[in-house]
Amino acid sequence: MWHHKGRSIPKGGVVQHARESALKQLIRNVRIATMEDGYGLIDQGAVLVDGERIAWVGQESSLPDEHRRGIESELDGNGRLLTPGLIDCHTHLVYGGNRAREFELRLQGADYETIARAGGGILSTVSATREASEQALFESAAQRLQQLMGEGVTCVEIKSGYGLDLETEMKMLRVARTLSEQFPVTVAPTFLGAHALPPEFKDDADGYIDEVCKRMMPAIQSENLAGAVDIFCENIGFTPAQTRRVFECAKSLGFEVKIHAEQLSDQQGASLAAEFQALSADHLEYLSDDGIRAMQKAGTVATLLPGAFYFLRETRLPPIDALRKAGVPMAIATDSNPGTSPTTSLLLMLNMAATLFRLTPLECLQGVTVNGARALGLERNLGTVAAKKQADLVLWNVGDPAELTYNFGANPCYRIFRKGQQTGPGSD
Ligand code: DI6
Ligand code: FE
Repeated sequence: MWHHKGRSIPKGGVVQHARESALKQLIRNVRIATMEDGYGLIDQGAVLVDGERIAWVGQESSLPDEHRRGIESELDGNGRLLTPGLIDCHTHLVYGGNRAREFELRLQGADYETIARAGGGILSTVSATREASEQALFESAAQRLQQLMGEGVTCVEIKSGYGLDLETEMKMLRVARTLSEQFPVTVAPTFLGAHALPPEFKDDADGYIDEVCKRMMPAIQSENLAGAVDIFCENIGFTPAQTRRVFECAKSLGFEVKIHAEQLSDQQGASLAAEFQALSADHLEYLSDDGIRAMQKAGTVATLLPGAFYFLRETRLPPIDALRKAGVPMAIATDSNPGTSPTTSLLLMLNMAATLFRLTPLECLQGVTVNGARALGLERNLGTVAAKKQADLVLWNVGDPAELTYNFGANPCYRIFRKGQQTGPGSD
């Protein structure tokens, strides 16, 4: 089974899923945080799962008779907390190598921008990713994915962006697809061709944007390898004008769009993304009031990435209170990547979002459930415990939902259900 930390997966093998194909099962005697309307707590609750979907949710004592018939298995939660499966809506999970050496350099005084400009940083991961075989990329990403899943993650976004040529970008996206076939997890794949300027296009960013728009995007679309297009809009990334071109092209090909914006400076990237009805704008430490207004009008989710903030020792906080006042939905994600957020713990991000960004435990949990789903455009199917939604559920060894944010470095995950099937811890 996948959940055992450190256990390697069979080479090229299928790591498959759960055991029984339970049809109608009752999870009873649980405290449910439905995540509808705040925590949406239901004490002495029960969830009836029918196949892959949730059939009924409520207080156990009010389970209708017709639903009691034909229940094939029951799980007594002993009062434990049940939540939706967690959603990590921003990751760069597939890459070659690591950047531990760069980390050492930074500890000796070099900064992230200087390293990036000197051809290190993202570009060193690009070399390692180009060199890695598809199988090797699969295996290293599978390990990271299993670590995420072990904490109750049932849906993960995965970006390309360490290939910067068509062949390698497609290789990364095929790995993302294989991961979704081999593990009980929903994968939302994103094309991030415009992540950095590849060496082949040195001093010709517009030429590379041409390549991204005219050659790469249509090829990726024709093989259905990604649902969304992302771009790093930054002074060490791409300009707002280049971002506009990428968004125009992405939209015309039917992709959703999203953006890495306002991480190191204010480029008005979030406003631009909102103009294109972006699903989310991510990072946002330098987001302006105009950006907030534009996001609020467009319904664009603000995805906060406390792991990158922490690891780069940033001091400028995203404008949380203004986002909150404007009613912009906030998501939280790992940004799992080798350069700025080498983590595979989404639960740790909840704690960091609270301690570093001052989000409340409720906002933290919303950030990885209902708002995470929204950041991926999957809110109709995922993100809350509600009838008709996919039965992605996590049972925790805690009683109060705030405990998920309060603890750090612990993993209170007790049982995981994905599409109604029990997977992961406790399923052996
Ligand atoms: N912002 C980030 O935090 C990651 N990408 C991006 O655009 C960092 C990517 C890396 O350093 O490898
Ligand atoms: Fe990122």
